[in-house]
Amino acid sequence: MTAHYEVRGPVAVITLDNPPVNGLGFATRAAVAAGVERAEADPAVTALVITGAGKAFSGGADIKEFGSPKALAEPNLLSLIALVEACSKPVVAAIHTVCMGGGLELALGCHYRVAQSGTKVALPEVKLGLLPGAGGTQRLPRALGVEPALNMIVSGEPVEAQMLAMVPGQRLFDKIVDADVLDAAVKFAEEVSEKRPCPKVRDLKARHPNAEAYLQFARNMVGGMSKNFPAPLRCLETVANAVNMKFDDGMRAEREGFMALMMTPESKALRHLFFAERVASKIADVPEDTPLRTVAKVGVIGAGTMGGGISMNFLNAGLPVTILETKQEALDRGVATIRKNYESQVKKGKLKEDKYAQRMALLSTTLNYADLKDCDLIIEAVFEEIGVKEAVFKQLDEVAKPGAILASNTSTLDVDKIASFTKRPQDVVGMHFFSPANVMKLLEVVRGKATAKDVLATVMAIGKKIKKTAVVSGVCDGFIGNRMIEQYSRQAGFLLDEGCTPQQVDKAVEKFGFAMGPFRMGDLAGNDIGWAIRKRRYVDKPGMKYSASSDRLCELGRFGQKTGAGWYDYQAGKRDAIPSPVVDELLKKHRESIGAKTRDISDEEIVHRLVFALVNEAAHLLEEGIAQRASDVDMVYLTGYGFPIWRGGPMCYADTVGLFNVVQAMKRFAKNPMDDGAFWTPAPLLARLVAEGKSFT
Ligand code: T1G
Repeated sequence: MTAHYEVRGPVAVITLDNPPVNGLGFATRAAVAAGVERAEADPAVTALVITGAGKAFSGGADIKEFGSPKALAEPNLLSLIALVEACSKPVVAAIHTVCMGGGLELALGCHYRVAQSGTKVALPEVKLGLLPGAGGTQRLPRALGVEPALNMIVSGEPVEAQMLAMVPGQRLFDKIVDADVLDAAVKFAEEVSEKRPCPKVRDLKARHPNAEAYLQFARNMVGGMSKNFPAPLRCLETVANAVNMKFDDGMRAEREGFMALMMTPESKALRHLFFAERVASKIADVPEDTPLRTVAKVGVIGAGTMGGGISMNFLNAGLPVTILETKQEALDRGVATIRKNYESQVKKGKLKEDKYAQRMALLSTTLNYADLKDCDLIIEAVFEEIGVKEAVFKQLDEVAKPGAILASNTSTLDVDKIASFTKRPQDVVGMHFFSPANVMKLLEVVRGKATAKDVLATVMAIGKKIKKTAVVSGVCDGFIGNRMIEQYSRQAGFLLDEGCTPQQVDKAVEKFGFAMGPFRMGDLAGNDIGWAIRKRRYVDKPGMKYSASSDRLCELGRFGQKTGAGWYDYQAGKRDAIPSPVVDELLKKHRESIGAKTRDISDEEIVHRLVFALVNEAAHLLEEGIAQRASDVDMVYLTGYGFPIWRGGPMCYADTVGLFNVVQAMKRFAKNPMDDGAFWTPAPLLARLVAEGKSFT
């Protein structure tokens, strides 16, 4: 269905009906246009109402159509809105729930607007790297005023209708109702049907003589936001046209701006991420209506940094948590850390005192496993050693109630092996949080061979409830994120062997947009973590090549910020990374010891060796079924590893570069004797996509 037509007395009612949010796709646009023409031609009809079925008036243009000819097929949104505005009979928009993007632009083309109190209204195009492209930048300032309109368009944030109705002189809403908005709109339409509607296009300059001063101030403000995103500043200039240009000229400029932004890599990345974030929660073989297990009480084992952070996620979501430790002082320390974290949020005004108290009231502690017997979900965050995990899961198997979900926060250990320590492997799953667990959005949900589908569905729903981006991973060493980061780190080490300094690599990567380069990241997380993994690798995978520079560093006890020195030097109590003469000397000796042939290496080679290493390893993960889809990999890297959002993630970036070009670069890297040539053999999936002229996303 796309739109319904009915007549109520003398009023024609056209109802958008394109679930889930009445995206204004071609079929819907065509049906609405047909309805307007039908009402126009019917002498018994004196006015029209347009409204939306279901959970939205309209979520805007159908972004699923973007990039397809349908998006521009006539009537496109501009033509539809022009048809509505030119209608000889008054058209009233009956707005409820959500009215966004092209949906609001359609409503702005109507002659009157009646909105239900509480309706969320927005022009969020800027969040997709776009600007409102169907008249929003020209009509909203005329209906609402330049400043409030500009704030809405540049922020993309929703505002409640009744708040906007309070703006002095606004003409956006003619009526705000608490009752049924369709009934109110039909009644309103009957009242105005005697009036000759005319489009409200007024000269804004006269109404806003000081607009230029405000716009100049806004330019300075917005200029800072646009470092990596062209859309905000383009939005501002297009709104400025509403003041400085005639309506038709402003509309032409808006269209040019919209089409230009549509082609930018930043907008393609943001549109990719809009869907990537939503599809990540879907699991191919788990129906979306799988009944969920009830989770009303959570147990956390381990009150250390991870256990405390994990607990806070559930307390923040209003779920009671019992933390278990082996010693009282460890419990006390853990609770004190949680309290300190909340208190610092209260000090910053990010958390109200009463909320803080409510959350702490939900927290209980124990030294006794029996106290976890009523928990519906128990997450262990104990020492990363399989023997310790075995002891914990054997105890849980004894005390946890039937149907309780038993989750491990392990970052690398085998979830299937952990499940085998219990008589209920179907209830065991990995929930890999990223440190700090109460801050980082990423949650890797690790699916064991035996993990039940309802357990997966429940954990994904819990992930959404605690505001995480949950991504399903299969069982392998490092799951998705850490298995890829190992290849990234190997390349970083080889670059040091070949003559780069840690700061040169970090600067190149941070200029590309990563929040932090590999060596600053190592110093923050602790270089000893990678050292422990390499020691395991030297035994498990003796063929895997690494630069020994990291081992030389760790042998000096330079684990990073926690030891006051790592790849960089640090002043006491400070986190500023200072290039280290000790490290320079260490690298010089190390290069001599391996007979390294050093050379100047460009920033582009640095970035491409690190990022394409991620991409090639991810292609293997996709083939092995560890990751469900390339966009999931992008979500992992955006929400867990600081990958620049305006590049859309490693897989989206590889598509932007072109997979053919990625493979050509990999062939060049493979010839480098200082590198691990074998690694650069393109994964079969990558080779196949290039051969077929396809892309990851
Ligand atoms: N088009 C198509 N599908 C959409 C959609 C849209 N505009 N918005 C949401 N969906 C799908 C979404 O993919 C998901 O699908 C389902 O709806 C529920 O979404 C010319 C060109 C509307 C506030 O940017 O902000 O108009 O996964 O999980 O939390 O100027 O979706 O179920 O298959 O987010 O209740 C501008 C984006 C478009 C609005 C609902 N509009 N959407 O939130 O549900 S550009 C937007 C949202 C434009 C014009 C330009 C939210 C929502 P599935 P959801 P929700």
